[in-house]
Amino acid sequence: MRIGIVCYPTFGGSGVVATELGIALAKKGHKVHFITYSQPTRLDFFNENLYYHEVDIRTYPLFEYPPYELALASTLVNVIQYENLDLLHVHYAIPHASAAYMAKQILKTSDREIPVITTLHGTDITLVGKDASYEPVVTFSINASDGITAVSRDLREDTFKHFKVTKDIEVIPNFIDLERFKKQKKDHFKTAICPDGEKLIVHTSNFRKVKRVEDVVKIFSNIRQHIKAKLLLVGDGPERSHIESLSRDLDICDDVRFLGKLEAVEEVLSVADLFVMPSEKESFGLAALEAMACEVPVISSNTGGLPELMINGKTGFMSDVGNVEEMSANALLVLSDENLPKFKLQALQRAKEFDVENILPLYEDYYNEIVEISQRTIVR
Ligand code: GMT
Repeated sequence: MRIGIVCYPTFGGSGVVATELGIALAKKGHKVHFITYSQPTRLDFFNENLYYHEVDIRTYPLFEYPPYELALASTLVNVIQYENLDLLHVHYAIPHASAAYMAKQILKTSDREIPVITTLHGTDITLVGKDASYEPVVTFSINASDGITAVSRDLREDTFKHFKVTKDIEVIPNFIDLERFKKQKKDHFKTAICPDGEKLIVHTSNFRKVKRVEDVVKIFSNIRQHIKAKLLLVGDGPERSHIESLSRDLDICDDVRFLGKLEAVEEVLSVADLFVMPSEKESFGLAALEAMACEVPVISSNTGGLPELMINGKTGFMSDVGNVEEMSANALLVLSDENLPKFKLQALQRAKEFDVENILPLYEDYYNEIVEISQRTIVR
């Protein structure tokens, strides 16, 4: 199949899932065309089945905000036509689903049909999308898609709750490439960070408010009152300076390191003992799955799709959002020398269920179904 993929090319979870999906599809022989405003972070190698089309955003003194959506729609029209795509798969509804709708309508004027699948990832529904400033367009463009997927049952329910969606939504969870995300031997790295055998806690995110990084630091401060530990914070974003000043207030700066945006996050996870994800909302929790694949147990909130990934008491523990005390106590339980090996193993066992090999066929089957329905409709 010739598939177009539209996504955010950045470090965010939706972009990572879209890129990894495209890579896995290409490995199976599909021709995959990425259409984005810059090269997706993980698309940094050559594969004969992978193509990249950059959206050219022309600016003009009149534009305070260059109209990205129009530039994307125009690029989509060209790529669909000239690369003869069979299907367009857009990740994150805003503004990709409405740009896809516009491209579809333009192509219809020359009798060219293209089925569109929109994958809902989380904040496009739970935060930004349901805001009155975007809601009508999001509702319309989701309903105008030929197929809709969500990354968890919880996100599917949230979508029905907040939007008047008239079509069914297929749930296809996030997945992991276990060839890449696996525990690597990085003893020198561990010794450098934890010279006195400290336990290593890791958090990765885009440091937005929804991630509650403040809770990560508070949990770490509580842990450190009982055992020797270090905290590595991977990623960057608006909350960063606030977190730095909180670390100073809590007098834990010597044990906290900010690593910034790292591509090889699996190297850090390989030496971690615990991953902390206390998010306000998390439609799936891809970062937690990446940790589990590297044999790292997780302390998380019980929000959104996390209960569909985590097994409480096995892969780690879940608590109510903001319950820092319980999360700290559970973290100490997991980190104890007698419990840690068992939790590490159980985290890996669970991660294996989300192996890309298991999840990719769900996307392929759904693609075939949507393309078939679309062809039947055209014949009529
Ligand atoms: O908010 C983020 O972490 C980024 C966001 C995105 O859309 O780029 O991530 C969302 O999509 C991921 C991939 O499907 C999910 O694993 C994350 O749980 C989800 N984030 C939230 O719901 C906050």
